[in-house]
Amino acid sequence: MDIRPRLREQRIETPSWAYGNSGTRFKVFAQPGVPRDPYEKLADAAQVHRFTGIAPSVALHIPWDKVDDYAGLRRHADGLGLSIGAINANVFQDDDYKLGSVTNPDPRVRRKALDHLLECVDIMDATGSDTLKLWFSDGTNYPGQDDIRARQDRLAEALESVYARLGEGQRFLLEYKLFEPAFYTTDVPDWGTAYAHCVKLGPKAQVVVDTGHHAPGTNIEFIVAFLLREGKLGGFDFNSRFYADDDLMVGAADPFQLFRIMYEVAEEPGIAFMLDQCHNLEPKIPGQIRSVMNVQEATAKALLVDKNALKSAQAVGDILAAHAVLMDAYNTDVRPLLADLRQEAGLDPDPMAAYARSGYFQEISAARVGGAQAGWGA
Ligand code: PSV
Ligand code: MN
Repeated sequence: MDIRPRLREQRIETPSWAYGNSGTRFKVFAQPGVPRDPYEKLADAAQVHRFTGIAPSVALHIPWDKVDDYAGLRRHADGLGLSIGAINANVFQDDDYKLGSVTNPDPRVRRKALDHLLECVDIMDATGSDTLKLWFSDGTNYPGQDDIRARQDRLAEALESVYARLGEGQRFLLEYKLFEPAFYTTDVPDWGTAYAHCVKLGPKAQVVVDTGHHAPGTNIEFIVAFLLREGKLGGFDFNSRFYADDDLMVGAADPFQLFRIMYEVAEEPGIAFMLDQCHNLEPKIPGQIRSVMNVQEATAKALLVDKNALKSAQAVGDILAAHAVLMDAYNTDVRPLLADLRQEAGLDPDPMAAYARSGYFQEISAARVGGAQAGWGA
């Protein structure tokens, strides 16, 4: 099978927050040249697209990317050859949300959180985004702190209101996360909870799988296959983890897991491939370029799986032959093929080297002096 046409079509979305400063709760290390505003973040994202050719959209995080004129931001993106991707709501960085946002026992706080979510749909309208991403940090820290079922009712009520506000061609993706910042109960802790809410709501509600949001050892490709079969897999927040929600570069910690996931989805339409990463130590733009390449390499290997041979082996229960088919694809060096595809598209075959040679980093380091660098909460 010729895997090139599918690879030519592949698109990977980068997150605006990957270009800003980030860190752990112990320290944020600032880097030179980091953007001061969403316009500069988009300029950096344009570099990732310039050298990879497959990253033409950028996810925004509101209010980190709040601007006065969203239509203007959209035009700015357009001028850079980019479009605005998923709008990520943020109902976790306000003192009011200490006991939760949409599940908060106080109706005033719930209303405030819902208003923010609805504002995010207004921003989708203005920016041309078709996807709203919902992640709730809501939960409790202590047994007895709040009523678990009542919190589910409050969540369902908020989701219904957001769902009703979605326009033609718009959808929301509900994100789950095992724990953190809540430690005892989390209101959307797993794919089953997200799935159940989405099924009740209808086709415009789907689940997003953040690869870092599972317990160690979880079989993520099983979740992916299950959701796909039900038409409820909306997309991915890709990143890598060693321990918890590490947000390291996708494919860095476990490239074989990424391959196994891509094997399930590589040929499925309508799935959003997004990165949700932070580059705390490594430089950000090359970190994103490397991540896009990691997803692309895993996709190419997944597409190389000989489906006919696999089916035949599976049909007769030949476990070792079936496993060998997958491993043959995984062990193929796809880098020459991808370099070739880039050249065919008029790109440098080596995006990392081409970016390093471009002088962009030196340019932004010299130009972006003064002002406040973007980072968490900004
Ligand atoms: C939460 O951990 C999360 O994965 C959500 O997608 C947030 O919006 C994002 O991280 C912020 O980095
Ligand atoms: Mn995420």
